[in-house]
Amino acid sequence: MEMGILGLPQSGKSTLFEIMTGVKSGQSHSETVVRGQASVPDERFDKLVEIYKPQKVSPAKVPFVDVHAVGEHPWEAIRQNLSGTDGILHVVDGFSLPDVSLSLDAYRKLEDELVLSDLLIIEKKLERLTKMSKKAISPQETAQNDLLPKLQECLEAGKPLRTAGLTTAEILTMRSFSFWSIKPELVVVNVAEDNLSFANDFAKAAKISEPVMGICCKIEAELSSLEATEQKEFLSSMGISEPAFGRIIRAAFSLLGRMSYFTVGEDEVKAWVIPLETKAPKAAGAIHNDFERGFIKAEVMSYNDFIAHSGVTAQVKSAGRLRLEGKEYIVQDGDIINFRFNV
Ligand SMILES: Nc1nc2c(ncn2[C@@H]2O[C@H](COP(=O)(O)OP(=O)(O)O)[C@@H](O)[C@H]2O)c(=O)[nH]1
Ligand SMILES: [Mg+2]
Repeated sequence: MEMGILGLPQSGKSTLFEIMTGVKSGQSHSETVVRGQASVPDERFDKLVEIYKPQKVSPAKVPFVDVHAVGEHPWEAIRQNLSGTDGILHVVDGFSLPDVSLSLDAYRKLEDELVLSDLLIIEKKLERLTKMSKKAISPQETAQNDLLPKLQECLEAGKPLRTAGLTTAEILTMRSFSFWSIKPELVVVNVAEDNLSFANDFAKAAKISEPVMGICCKIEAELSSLEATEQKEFLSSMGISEPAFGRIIRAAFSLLGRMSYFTVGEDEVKAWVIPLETKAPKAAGAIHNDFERGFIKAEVMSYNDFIAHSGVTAQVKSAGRLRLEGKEYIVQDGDIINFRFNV
């Protein structure tokens, strides 16, 4: 699971990447690609840490990739380094020229590259298929072949493939193509300090189905250099409850179809990252293969039940809210779990 940061040069990609991950990227231009992990802010997690005061604190993380695409062929560097990512965070410059139509042009310029790139992949494939004898075409290719014209039509209309209304099964069928415009996308508008509502104006004018969020990287870069208590003061002085970068990380996390369950104790409170709709044994496997292989039961309580019973497991249990779940249980976001296993 990885989120690629995309955007025209000088839009603020590396600045945002640094704010989210704490990994310096802007200065180290000797590296083409920089990777970093962003902690996912979660009030529930913070509350559990407050209750257990553990020695080790392990929040959920989202991996981000920043590419230094400069020089003659910036698009090539992006193509090579972001093709394997599961989602795209598209950063748009909304600060240097605060004009919605110019920002939209900048956004579309790169989106058009993605759409064109996918169109070329499809045209090549269709051409190859017409040259092949019917017998040589695999069932997988036949299934793909049936879908390609529909996708081609979508792209020719200038629309990304994620808007083509494909079913999950169809998306799976097309996975080997590594299409760009099929990846889930989050649009982040980097706004000027004195024009914070610009992202809203952008979203209204863009009329796109992708989520749009605003951030002023300049302010938040200053913010992230402060101590935690100073951060809080800084935010409340501006009447903001949470920095935008935290909301962006959370949006990226859910865009990738991920959720977390918790394991708790005095040694460690940890948020484990799993895909939505994961069954208990697979979820246990996130901790260790042995937990999955030797899965017996999952002792589960919901976060809300735990808090409603003063954060005391014994009270949850005596209220009959501590459940013993089996192999078919689908883990829910915020479950607090203790796995029983045997290997
Ligand atoms: N005024 C202003 N400048 C910014 C903002 N965000 C980034 N910059 C500046 O724009 C330049 C490009 O930023 P960078 O993050 O390296 O962009 P990248 O090329 O997309 O990675 C740097 O000089 C930043 O200091 C912002 O919100 N406001
Ligand atoms: Mg950069």
